[in-house]
Amino acid sequence: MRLLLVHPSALMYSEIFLRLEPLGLERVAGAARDAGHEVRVVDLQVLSHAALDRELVSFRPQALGISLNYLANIPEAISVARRAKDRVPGCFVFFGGHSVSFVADEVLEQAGGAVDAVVRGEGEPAMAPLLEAVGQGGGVEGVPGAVTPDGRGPAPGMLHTIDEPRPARDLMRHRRRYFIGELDPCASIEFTRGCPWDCSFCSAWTFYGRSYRKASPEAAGQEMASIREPNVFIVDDVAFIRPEHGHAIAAEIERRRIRKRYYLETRGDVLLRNPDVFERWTRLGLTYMFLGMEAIDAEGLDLYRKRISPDENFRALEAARAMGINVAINLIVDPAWDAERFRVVREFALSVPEIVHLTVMTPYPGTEIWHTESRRLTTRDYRLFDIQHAVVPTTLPLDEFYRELVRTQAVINRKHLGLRTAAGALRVLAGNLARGQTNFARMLWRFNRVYNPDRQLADHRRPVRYQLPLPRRIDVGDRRQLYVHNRPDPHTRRGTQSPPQPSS
Ligand code: B12
Ligand code: SF4
Repeated sequence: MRLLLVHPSALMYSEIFLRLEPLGLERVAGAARDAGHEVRVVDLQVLSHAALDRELVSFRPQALGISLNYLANIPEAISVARRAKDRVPGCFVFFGGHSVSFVADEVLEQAGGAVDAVVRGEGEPAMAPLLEAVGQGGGVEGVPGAVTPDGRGPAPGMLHTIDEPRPARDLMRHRRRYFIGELDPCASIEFTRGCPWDCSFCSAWTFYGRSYRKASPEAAGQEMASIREPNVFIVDDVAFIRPEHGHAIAAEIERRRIRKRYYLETRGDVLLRNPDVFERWTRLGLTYMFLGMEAIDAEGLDLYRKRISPDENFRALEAARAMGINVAINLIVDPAWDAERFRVVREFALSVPEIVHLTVMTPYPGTEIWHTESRRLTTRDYRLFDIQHAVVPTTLPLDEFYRELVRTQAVINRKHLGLRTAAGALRVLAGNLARGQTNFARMLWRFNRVYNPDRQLADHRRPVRYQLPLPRRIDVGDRRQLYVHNRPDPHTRRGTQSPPQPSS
């Protein structure tokens, strides 16, 4: 069967810092290809809608799958689905991915017949049975994870091991356009899947039912050896929770004499607990680290149930600095912040050498705060659920809130592009340009155009066609109600580890 897989456009506010290969979609493509299908991929982060239209006409897919990890992409995905149905009558259209798994029934209804099914949960195990059912011309109701306008099929299946299928990286066109900051070009890899913590604002743990799986060190080493790019982003939610796993992969990489630069995300307490793993990885090329610090005070950390203290976070920053790792930290902006609070955060951001990112507290489906947040939503426009817009009432008038937010982001940005770092940035820039890589250069000059309070405010005034469903008030005491993947049944349990318990 001819299958076309599509990744939506990049979200405007993240595009200036990064654009990464859609690893999940590549794995879905790998699973379909392993099952004998002819697969093509169009990534709208790097290809235009016109290119997609041309592909629809020339390839004439019998099935088309769209990846929806981000809520903000849902309206775009519905319009792609409609166009596909128009141009290729009879094509079976389905959605899958992180965010759509939490709002599958509602999105199917909103698509009004343009989408035949949503696959909830991990895409790999669903591909073979789904495409087989489509090929036979029957319904897909019996496929695990499938939701159709007629109802839900069996619970989504879970992979035995994440070693396979291998992502179909070779199907991606314009690989040189994937980058993160100065790591340009950059590939992505997955060492573990799932997160054992349970932060209230995050859906990473609810999607996988708080399970945690690790790639075997051999498979991770083999995959790393197959990557051509000089830079690699490790997509794990929290890297190197298990020190022995991090060491075992490092040993494989040493044995194969692989030398790359790495970017990873982790938690402060994990870094403090396992410094030797991180040190070893700096010798292998670990250059950048993202720490989801979220708040600078204990009250904020408790609110988000981060299970970490400010002191631990600050000690982790010192430890990373001592290892020579460049750290980016994230802080969550509460729409309740006033001008004084923004000032305190600006002061903090200027007092530390780290890159500080700000994201706006956003309840979204799949998170606990989606069900418990008592403030009403001020908008249900999917496109504004990108953690750069305020979707609950702000204490400051909305225009002032955005002015403060952008002012704070601009101060932070100037800090990094200031005289102190200009020489370093220019050196990197010159090196990248010499290799024909222009992504980082473009990023440096685009900040003011993208981060603009008037533009953010204007986003709220766009006509809204598709709206997020309202939260159902459920008892979050029973966490299984939040999960996409409930604990696997005994038949699929092999290769699935019980998660290490986070310290409280
Ligand atoms: C790595 C990562 C990134 C990377 C790379 C993303 C990329 N290019 O794919 C970067 C750093 C770029 C990133 C950026 C952002 N991210 Co992000 N990201 C993640 C993270 C940690 C892992 C994703 C991943 O690669 N997993 C590994 C792969 C193998 O799994 P997967 O992509 O989920 O794919 C599987 C399934 O989803 C499914 N699937 C996926 N596609 C399809 C398609 C079909 C047809 C089917 C059937 C199935 C299917 O099958 C796949 C295989 O099992 C997730 C959290 C998480 N654990 O999921 C957050 C997450 C997806 N990100 C999130 C957010 C908020 C963002 C940002 C908006 C943050 C910001 N403001 O900057 C940006 C937006 C990026 C953009 N689109 O422009 C949120 C999503 C929130 C939401 N509900 O919309 C998440 C869930 C984290 C969270 N806090 O809860 N992100
Ligand atoms: S530790 Fe990170 S990935 Fe895990 S639940 Fe908390 S915010 Fe999400």
